[in-house]
Amino acid sequence: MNRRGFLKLGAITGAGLMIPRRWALLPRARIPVGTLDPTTISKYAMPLVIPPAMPRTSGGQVDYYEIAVRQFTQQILPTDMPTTTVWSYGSVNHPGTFNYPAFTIEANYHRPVRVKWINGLVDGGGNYLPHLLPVDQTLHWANPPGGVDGRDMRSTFESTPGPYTGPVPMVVHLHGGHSTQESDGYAEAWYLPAAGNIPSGHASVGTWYDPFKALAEGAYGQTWDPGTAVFQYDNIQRAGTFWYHDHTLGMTRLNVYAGPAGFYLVRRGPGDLPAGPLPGPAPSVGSDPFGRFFEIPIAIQDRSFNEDGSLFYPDSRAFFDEYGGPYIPETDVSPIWNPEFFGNTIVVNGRTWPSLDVEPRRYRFRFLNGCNSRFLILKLASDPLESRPATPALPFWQIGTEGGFLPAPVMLDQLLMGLAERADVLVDFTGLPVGTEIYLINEGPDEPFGGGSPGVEFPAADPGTTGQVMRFTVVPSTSRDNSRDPAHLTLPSFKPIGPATSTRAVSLHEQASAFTDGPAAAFLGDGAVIKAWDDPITENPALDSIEVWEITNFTVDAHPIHIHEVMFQVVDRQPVGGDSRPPESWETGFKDTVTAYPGEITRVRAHFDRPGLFVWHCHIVEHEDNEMMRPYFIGPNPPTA
Ligand SMILES: [Cu+2]
Repeated sequence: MNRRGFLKLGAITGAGLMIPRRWALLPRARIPVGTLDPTTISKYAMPLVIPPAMPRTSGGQVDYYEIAVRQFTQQILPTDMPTTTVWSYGSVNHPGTFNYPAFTIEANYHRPVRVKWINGLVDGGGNYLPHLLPVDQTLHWANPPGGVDGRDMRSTFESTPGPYTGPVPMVVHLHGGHSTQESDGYAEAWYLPAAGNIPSGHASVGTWYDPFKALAEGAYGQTWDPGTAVFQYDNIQRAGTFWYHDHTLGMTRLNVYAGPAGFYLVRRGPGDLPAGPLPGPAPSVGSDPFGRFFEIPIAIQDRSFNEDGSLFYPDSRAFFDEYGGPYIPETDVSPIWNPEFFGNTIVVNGRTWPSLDVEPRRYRFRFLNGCNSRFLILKLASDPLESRPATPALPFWQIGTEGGFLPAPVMLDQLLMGLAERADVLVDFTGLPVGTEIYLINEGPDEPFGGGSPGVEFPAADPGTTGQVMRFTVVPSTSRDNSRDPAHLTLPSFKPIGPATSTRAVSLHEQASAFTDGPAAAFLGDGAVIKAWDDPITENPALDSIEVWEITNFTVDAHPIHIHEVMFQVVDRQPVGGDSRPPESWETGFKDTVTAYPGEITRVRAHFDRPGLFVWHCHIVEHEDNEMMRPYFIGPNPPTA
């Protein structure tokens, strides 16, 4: 089971990209599975769902939304298979808008968006709904049953506890948002639903909910009712591709896997292009989810299912290391948490292996890697089962990353996407005969990624399942393509971040279990010193400072590191003891998530221009949930623990 060689804490591989990793020499790992065999799922049986824009509740000075997360069923598998119970967001004023993934929030530069985020995880009688997935209570997590004194803390157990089945804490983070602290969805600012049966003694909100509620109510004059938070996004940032999802302490992997996530697009302003040069239109409010659009957001996620259609997620650590327990008090590992999760099925915009009819013209796709742990290497191929690495059938023209447009388009044979990264790309189907089928395939590994190439440093994902993503079928044109050839496309002017005033050394670590051959937890560090979530703040940039963060990766895996609040530029990467190399050609714009390779120092430069309490973390959400996240504070007087 998903066994991999694991180097003990503190061992530096010094590897760089090209040295095979130990697990690459081992027999192919088996992915933890649900009871539904992914090879029995018909591929390309359903059209791609193109999420419409989220309807506003009202306009005025700000774009105002009231958005709840709710539980419902959706046809994710083909129609000859059962539906799946999921969670996702929708506008409470528009009942047809609840969908996984959520509808897209369309925002405009310098026009605020205000959202009343409602935790609607209650049943018809107003009682709370338990989690769909097994919650490990032994992590450092939100911990509502700990009460006000024990919330956001690690509990002590005398014996191995079962999963937590109480009311579910949630808090929304706008990933890529240049937000004020009270609106950033801090991991300890969660809140339970306003259910009628919250057990007495449970904390109903996280440690930071009330302080941020006071700040936000003072700033915007709108009350935070129980079970809600009102966040405002100023959109004082370049046009770009952002997304919103849950960020609750120690539960993000499960809350996001259950479904709630959606795109948030900022348009207009000096960082955008006027309509015309790029393919469009994009979906709008009320648009047909199967309509003909030429700008399409595409969220790629891996999932596993059971035969009854339910989502599968491991309910025991044994899926990872085959240790049968008991875990507490005998061992130093949590009984349910798995160090990584790899699904055996690919879901795109909420459907398994969908198909999209495309005209022989240019399209703009905004890709999101929304998986939990899986790095993707996307390629366009003529035959989905072609031996890997496949010959590219068409190139991608990447025009943007997380923080908006690149300085210039880059032609690529493949897209390497770490967790939470976005790739804004043009694909040109011009000239392809009607009936041509082009497949989006995945050549990333079915295991943790450490850099390198498929077939050399790691086996590519199973071509029969996770090695396929979606299909494009060329159909007759209905319209004229007036978009610009990407080879001659000029993107908006790009102003780099200025020189840094200081350098900060941080680090990535895994802690080996003394009892199993896998990790017990993953950590961030100040310099090379390991720090836990509840250690005092060490990353404290001065307000308006420009810092270079040197991220040294002491583990054997690549980690996608996300710094909230800022958009950074990648400076370079340097193997420990080796020569530095510049960012990849597609990393020359603004980013909020960067892949830090094992044995290397990854440098990023950021301008810390809004004060407050934020987080930085690994976006392998299993790592994030078990200590690989730290608070950081911009400006004077950081809070003390
Ligand atoms: Cu990580």
